[in-house]
Amino acid sequence: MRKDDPTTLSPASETGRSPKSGMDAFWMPFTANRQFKQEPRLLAKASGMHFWTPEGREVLDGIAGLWCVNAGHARPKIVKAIAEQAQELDFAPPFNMGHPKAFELAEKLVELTPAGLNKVFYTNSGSESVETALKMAIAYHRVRGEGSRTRLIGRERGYHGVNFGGISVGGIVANRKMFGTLLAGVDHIRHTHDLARNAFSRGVPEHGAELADDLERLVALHDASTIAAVIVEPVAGSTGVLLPPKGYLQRLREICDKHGILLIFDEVITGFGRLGSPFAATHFGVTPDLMTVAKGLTNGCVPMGAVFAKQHIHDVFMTGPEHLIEFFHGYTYSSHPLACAAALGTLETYADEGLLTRGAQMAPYFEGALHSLKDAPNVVDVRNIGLVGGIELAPRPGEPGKRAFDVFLECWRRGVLIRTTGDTIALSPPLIVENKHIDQIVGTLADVLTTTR
Ligand code: PXG
Ligand code: PLP
Repeated sequence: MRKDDPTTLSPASETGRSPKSGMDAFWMPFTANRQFKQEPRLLAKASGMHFWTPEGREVLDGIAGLWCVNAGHARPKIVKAIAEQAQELDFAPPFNMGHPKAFELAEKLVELTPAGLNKVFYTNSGSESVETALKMAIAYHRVRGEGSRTRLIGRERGYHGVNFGGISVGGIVANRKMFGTLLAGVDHIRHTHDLARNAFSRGVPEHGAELADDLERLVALHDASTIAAVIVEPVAGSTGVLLPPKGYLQRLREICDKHGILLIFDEVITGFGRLGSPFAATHFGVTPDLMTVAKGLTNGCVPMGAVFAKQHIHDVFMTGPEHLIEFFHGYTYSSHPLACAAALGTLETYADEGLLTRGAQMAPYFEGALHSLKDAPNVVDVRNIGLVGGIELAPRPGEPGKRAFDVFLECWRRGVLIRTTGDTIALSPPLIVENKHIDQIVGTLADVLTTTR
């Protein structure tokens, strides 16, 4: 092998600093790999509200893992369900075959969803749920004889996972720009983030419902007869906690109805109690035609996602000869037995402890604590809804994202796990959070913001 063979050079060794031994092979997702491998942050154990490092240092989980461990870590009913399922039925083919828990879970899920969303299609992640929903929307129009409706509308700053459909309708530049021309026939409505009018709002901001009318601009440009669906996050998480202005989602629903466009809510983060209601659709009283979920569906324990569809969307596919497949789509691991068992254990835990609405009880205390950071150095906005908080910092000149990342590193050193995206700090603690945990998260942040320049 040549000495300069690029395959033998790790990025870290190019910088003259080596990764810690044993850390070279794993190419980490959405991670600054070289930085990480010089100063690794490892988690070895978790229970309830906490993680522990391999050295035994306790770290408070301020972000429910990654917006997913809604019931807290290592909950007994979920752990038991997964262990027993692995013994009993490790795998069952999902195409043309079934297993009882997949059906049982779907029946339980549609009791929780807003009225009308009563069909469940299983996937293994939020990204797969998004691809599934987009395909369902286009195929739906085609099977009912409006095959010209192929266009998909997303929103600037939207996050819909990382697969090609999701990054096409998504609106995060860094996630799109490296990957060519993406899906054809996609357009975007404007995002709703408006610091000038809405900074330091408590709950949903007052101003901006009229931004939903931007959909009318795209209808005028493309014609409704070419548009299959609009996909939005009811509350955008990954892009920095962006809340829908008062009346915005209702307005979007009305415009979609007026033009026969399907409305898809991407509830991968907002689903399963994050806003203090089972779903954002429930919270805002706006029912989409399709809804994507993942994360909290299994409390993050086994990968699983799902798409909820309205009855009539499902029903238009149920024509044609009965022996033929109606929807040519599915994954090897759709309705995986371990995932179904985890989801059933998760729903039981949520029900036992009232977790799908606990966020509403905790929200006032959380809101008050977050807004106490208003006058901390460099804070340009604080926003919150349910158990989601966003603290936006002014970027350091010429170094976007660096100030928030430094805050993240210092919080980690002080035993609190937070998440940052750009210069926004996102908080989303497990729904079992108590006031003392909120105090620790916000107290640590207050100290760290004061010492971070
Ligand atoms: N849609 C939405 C609205 C999401 O938030 C996905 C789709 C994709 O889900 P999967 O399971 O394929 O990752 C997500 C995921 C962050 C962060 O830092 C958020 C997500 C993923 C990774 C990081 O906020 N959300
Ligand atoms: N690639 C190949 C070669 C496959 O055979 C399959 C599934 O059979 C896939 C990709 C898709 O994998 P999955 O169903 O896990 O998404």
